[in-house]
Amino acid sequence: MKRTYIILLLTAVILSACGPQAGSGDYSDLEFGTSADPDAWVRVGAGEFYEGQFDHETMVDYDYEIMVNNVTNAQYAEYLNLVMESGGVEIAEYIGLSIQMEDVDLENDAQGIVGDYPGDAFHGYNHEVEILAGIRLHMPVEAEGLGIALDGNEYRPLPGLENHPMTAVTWFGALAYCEFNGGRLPSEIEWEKAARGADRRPYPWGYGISESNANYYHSDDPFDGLNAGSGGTTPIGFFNGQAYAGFQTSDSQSPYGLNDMAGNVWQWTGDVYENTHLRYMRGGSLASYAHDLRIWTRNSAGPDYFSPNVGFRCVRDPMD
Ligand SMILES: [Ca+2]
Repeated sequence: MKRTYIILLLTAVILSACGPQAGSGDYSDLEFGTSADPDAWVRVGAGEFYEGQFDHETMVDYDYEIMVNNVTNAQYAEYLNLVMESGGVEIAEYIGLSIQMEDVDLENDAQGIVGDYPGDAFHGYNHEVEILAGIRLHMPVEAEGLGIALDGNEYRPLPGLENHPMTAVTWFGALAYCEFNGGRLPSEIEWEKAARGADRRPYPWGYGISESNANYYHSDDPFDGLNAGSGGTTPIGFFNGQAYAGFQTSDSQSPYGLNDMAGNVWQWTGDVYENTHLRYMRGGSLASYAHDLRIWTRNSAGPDYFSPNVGFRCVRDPMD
């Protein structure tokens, strides 16, 4: 029986409107070694920090570990190969954003990777969309900005994009990756503490921003000309103080040594709040203006949203 997934469009409140065209850039001409380790994690110790634009004193009272970099296309492709084989996810047809499942005739069907989700509590609040238990879209099989593709029976990163952040992944797909690897998505407060450290800085590296710090809208990095001028992602850890093809970067890690906590891709966070189905992202992206890269800036969308400008990283409990 042919199962299909119908979709109710969610209102996506997203700061970045149009995304880059998939494959129209030539990333393989721009392969730069950044020496960033995709498998690196760092421990964030319990403690106080200043939260938000108005420096609210708060604390996280436990230690946790967070990935130094955003999850890469190579990592997500490897995960997909494992989880497809074990039956954790499957390929199905969907239209737009899958919210409920019904049998329908599809005209413009598309293939997506989908998996089970236990559902959210629903309170019927104004504009709240019910997220039922069931099959949810993790990522489309093909989409603009998607850096991995099915090659025979195997997922592979596109040439030149191995060490770029995974994009075009929904909140469900990001959560599934983190849980498969023994972690979870960071809460907003965990994300913010990891980005800011103990002082009042507005950016992960300090108090001001220049084009040498991060990938943002028209920031003149070597990837700005890709995707018909919308700009492309930079590889993880690109802003490390090295010069690439004449473009000088600054060392732009957060106080905990995290790369790319501002710009490049928005990062999904894990909080599921009462009275809204929306999920929140942090960090700003290659399509954001510089001021939207400040640590406290939030963006939101339904959990089925995907975009060339949205990725994620994971947190986990300390290993010891
Ligand atoms: Ca840029």
